[in-house]
Amino acid sequence: MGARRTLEAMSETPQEPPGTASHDPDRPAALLEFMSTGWAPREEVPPQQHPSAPYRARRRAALAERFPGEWLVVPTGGYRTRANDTEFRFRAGTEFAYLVGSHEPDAVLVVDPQGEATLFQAPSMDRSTPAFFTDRMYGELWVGPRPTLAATSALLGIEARPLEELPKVLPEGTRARVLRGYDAGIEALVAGGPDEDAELATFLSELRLVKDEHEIGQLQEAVDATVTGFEDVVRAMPAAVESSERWIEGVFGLRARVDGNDVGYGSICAAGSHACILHWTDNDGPVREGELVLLDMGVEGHELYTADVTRTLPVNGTFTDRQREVYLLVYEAQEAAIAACRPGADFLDPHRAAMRVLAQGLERMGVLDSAEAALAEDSQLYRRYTLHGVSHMLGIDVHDCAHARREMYAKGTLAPGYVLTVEPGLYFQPDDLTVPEDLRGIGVRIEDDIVITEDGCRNLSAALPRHPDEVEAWMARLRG
Ligand SMILES: [Mn+2]
Repeated sequence: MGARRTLEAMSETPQEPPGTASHDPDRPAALLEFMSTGWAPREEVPPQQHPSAPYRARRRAALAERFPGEWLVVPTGGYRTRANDTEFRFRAGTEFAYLVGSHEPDAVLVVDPQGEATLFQAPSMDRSTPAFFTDRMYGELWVGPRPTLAATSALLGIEARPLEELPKVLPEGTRARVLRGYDAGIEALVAGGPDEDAELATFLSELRLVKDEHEIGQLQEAVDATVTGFEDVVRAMPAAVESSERWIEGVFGLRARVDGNDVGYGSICAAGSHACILHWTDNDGPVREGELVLLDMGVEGHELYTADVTRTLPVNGTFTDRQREVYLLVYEAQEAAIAACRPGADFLDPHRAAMRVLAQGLERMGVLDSAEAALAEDSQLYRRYTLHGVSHMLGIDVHDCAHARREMYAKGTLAPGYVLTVEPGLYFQPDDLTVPEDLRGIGVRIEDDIVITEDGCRNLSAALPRHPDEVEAWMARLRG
């Protein structure tokens, strides 16, 4: 889909009006004519400028400064087909959302060689065109009005022009850097090189490594909504026992849609040994008393910043001794990792700290013969039970800044304003013959969202209990 589809729909008067579905009845010209008249004029009060607008202007200025004298094109992407004529809910492109803040599909940010930024956005298919009544994807009668260009401009503090003017400003074949992966039509419109485009993507990822105060506020809001969602889930646990993991997914999803935009990623609601499957999102298994349930869930806020939080909870509110032993080990590993989060530390320092604690604990539990041997660079046998790294950047994407260069990210150092997860885990697969039988099927992960400060770090998700005693008390309180 994308901006081109919209451009074509705007520029043509096809036999079959745009957006017509196979089951739509014919529309005689007399009806279209009749539908286009007799509507009261609309009054529009321009909105106040959004508080994020000055921050986004600074980001666009940084972008222009990095590539002076060049055309830069950042599309947001369009609807994606789910099946036939139904689309997934639209979610703005990450970089576009960061730079512009509009949530309209098919929009395009263009920065010209003088560094001036313009937003190209499709105007509403309103009552001035039959498409308002015929186009089930963009027609106002089907999907509601889009914000006008004037309202968009006032809200976001950027010049907004009709999408149909884009080919005039940026004639086909113009040499430009384009952010790829969002809008094939726009990519085809401009000429450029893959290396130049990759540099643009890398810059936009690395620019997002340091979060400004507005972003940290947005992340805190997403985390706060997530904490509320976890509380909802604890209250709903008896209903989940009667139903399945899906009940938990649904309860959290309700909170995500009401307090935020959506979930930031597919919720992992993993009861019993499903916890050993790192990305268990089928969520169709039973929730049994006496077992643990690993919940990796995050609300995506209204400006698309997402939380990413994991708690592993005893379904009935109380850990067994063996569950607590595993849980406490992961907790201590996480404590060590959080203590390693400070400016100047290697990105991997929290990971190393957590792995050392986990390997030593595995030795104490008789799972590993020797922690030191297992930790050796050329061995790393402990990873059979720890499986994954402890951190990733967090922001508008749950795995944020993915195009940053390795030396800036995994092999880089932490700096104030970085936001990352700290999420060690231990996973004893149900059929793993190398672990004692009573450990098999236990999976524990604890994950928090950490912002690096001038002198250390702050845990954005500290409001959600982590220590097993606190978890039990919190669950008991919520379940009355
Ligand atoms: Mn995570």
